[in-house]
This record gives sequence, structure tokens and C-alpha cells, in this order.
Amino acid sequence: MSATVPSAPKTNRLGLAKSDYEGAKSTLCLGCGHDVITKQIVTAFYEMGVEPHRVAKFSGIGCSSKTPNYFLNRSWGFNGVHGRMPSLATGAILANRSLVGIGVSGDGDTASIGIGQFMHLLRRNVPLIYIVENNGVYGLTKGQFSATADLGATLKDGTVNDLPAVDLCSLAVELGCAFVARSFSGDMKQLQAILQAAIAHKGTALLDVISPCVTFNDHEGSTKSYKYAKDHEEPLHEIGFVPFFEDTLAEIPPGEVKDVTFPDGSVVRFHSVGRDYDPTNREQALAVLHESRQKKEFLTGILYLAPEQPSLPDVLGMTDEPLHQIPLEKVRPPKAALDAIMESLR
Ligand SMILES: Cc1ncc(C[n+]2csc(CCOP(=O)(O)OP(=O)(O)O)c2C)c(N)n1
Ligand code: SF4
Ligand SMILES: [Mg+2]
Repeated sequence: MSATVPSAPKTNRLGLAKSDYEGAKSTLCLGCGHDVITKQIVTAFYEMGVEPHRVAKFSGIGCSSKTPNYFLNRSWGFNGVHGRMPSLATGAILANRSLVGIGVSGDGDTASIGIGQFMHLLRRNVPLIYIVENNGVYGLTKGQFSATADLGATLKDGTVNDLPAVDLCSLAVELGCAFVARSFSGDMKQLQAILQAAIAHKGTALLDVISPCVTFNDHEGSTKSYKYAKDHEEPLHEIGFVPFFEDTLAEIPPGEVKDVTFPDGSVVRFHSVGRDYDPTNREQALAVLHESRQKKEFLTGILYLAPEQPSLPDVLGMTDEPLHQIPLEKVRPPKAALDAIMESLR
């Protein structure tokens, strides 16, 4: 009788299994869009073969901000105050630019209380994958409208939102963010390609992901429900991502395509799906976003991409070495240098 040998788990280029990228069990409501995004984050880091100890996770407050606990439990993490995740991430990444930073926030955390911090992170191009799990409400505090709720949308009890929404993607393009994407937790293929590209990007990658709150904002009258997003999603293009360590670009069928290459050799291939759209054209991105707002369209895809744009550590001329590894004699000026400065000030 032959014994059955259990097959070894599938591993990535580092020899790690997918389970090495998982986290604690989620405590969110069953069916919450945020949990779907968590799963995609686990897959993206696994597929990209990122060493878990090189990742730093950041968040603020909200159901969405709880999610970094549910992925990459072998990575670093800091759960900050409501709306203050951008400044935490900026400090940490400047102190150690070898880290891959990922921030998870909510529409309340980012577009309401945190909008000021968010805007400065964007204009500084801090290297960070910034995911807004956008459900149009404050899920954790029982479903009040947030600043991304659409004009005319209703709550479960019929309350109408009479304020216009903050469009995070338009804001990001306007402020110079070089990777701006909108997706939907129900479009897993697109979200996966965008996440992998975001991991390869060396500046702020803003991902505004519609992530329905099944408990407080998934009813008729909501414009952030599963049904509304499914019925109204209009992808701008199909996205194929090929990381630098793979050589399978040829397998992505040609056609109406545009390739954008990252400095490390990774390629994002955009397939046209009818619309003539150039994701490297900032003016076109702003115009399309403006037009889609007027027409109440739900456009998804990578709206704007400029991978060569210098990030904050480049602009500041930061060293590649993590600051804590630089020996004291190198960071502390010698007495002679201090004496020379004092002399020059006499
Ligand atoms: C300074 C401060 N103000 C208000 C709150 C209450 N509060 C907790 S979470 C939250 C909003 C969360 O909404 P969002 O960021 O959209 O996350 P979601 O729960 O919808 O994922 C608010 C207002 C708080 N914790 N701290
Ligand atoms: S309240 Fe809404 S956002 Fe929070 S866990 Fe439940 S479904 Fe998700
Ligand atoms: Mg929310």
C-alpha cells in the first residue's frame, strides 16, 4: 500500500507560502467590502514576492483602518489617531526609505477629518500605497454620511445627502499624485493588477476603492452599494501588470495597447476597451474625471500614471540607508566643522 505524500504548498519567488502574508481573523461584518480588499492585498504582496519584514502598515480609525491587522502579520504596523495616518507614514518612510509603506484608510478617515493631512501627503509624493476603502459612510460609528457620499444619496432611514461629494481622485491628480486609481472591491481582477502596480510604484499610489458597507450603506438609494457599483462600473481600460522579475509580457494579448514602464522594468499594459484614453495625460485625466462627475459615471482603472516623478526622499536628497543604520560619527559633524560654522557666523 502506498502512502499519500502531501503536496508542498505553492510558494512565491522567495519560497514563502500565501499563508505567510495573512494576518489575524477579521472581526468585520460578514460580507464587508473591506475584507475582500484585504484578501487582494495578501495576494498582491505574495505574488510580488515582497519580504514581509520590509513592509510597514499604517492606518487611522474606522472599520477600514482596522484591516491592517488582518494581513501581513509578519510586517511592521502603526495604527494612529483618526485622520492622522499620512503624517505617521511620512515620518516612518523618511526615516527608512527601504520600507514598502501601505496605508489603509476610510472615506471618513481621509476625506472628512483627515483631508488636510491627505492633501499634503499627495503634494509631497511620499512613497506609500494609500488605499481608501470608500463606502460613503462612517461604518464604525453606525453609518453617518461621509464627505465622499454623493449628492442625493440616501441613508437607510431615507435621509438625503444634500452636500456635494469630495472626489479623491480629482484631488489627487490636481495635487500632483503620480499614481491615481479607482476600483471596486467586486472587481477583483482589476483591483489585483492595480495593487501589484502600486507595489512597484515609488511614490504615492492612491487607490480609491469602492468598498460597500453591507450593514449601513448597501440599500436602494445608496450610490456605494454592491448593486449600484456593479451596475454602473465602467472600466476605462483592461490592465495587465508584469513585474520586473517575470518575462511574460508577450502573453498579454496585443491590440489597442499602451505600455507604461516603471524604473525597475515592471510594465503596466493598458488595453483600450472602446474609449480613447491615455493614462499618462494629466489634463485628460482631470477632464475625464470632471465629465464623469457631471454624468454620474463610475469610471474605474488607473486614471493617471507617471512612474518617473521624483518622490519626497529624492527631492530631499535623502540617503538610501535607513537612518538608524548610519553610524553616529557620520551623522554628527566633527568639532572642526562646527567650529567653521561658528566662525562663519561671527
Ligand atoms: C478625533 C475623533 N473623532 C471622531 C471619532 C469617531 N470615529 C471613529 S471612526 C469614524 C469614522 C470612520 O469612517 P471611515 O473612515 O469611513 O471608516 P469605515 O468605518 O467606514 O471603514 C469616526 C467619526 C474618533 N475616533 N476620533
Ligand atoms: S459596519 Fe460596515 S464598514 Fe464596518 S465592518 Fe460592518 S459592513 Fe464593514
Ligand atoms: Mg467609510
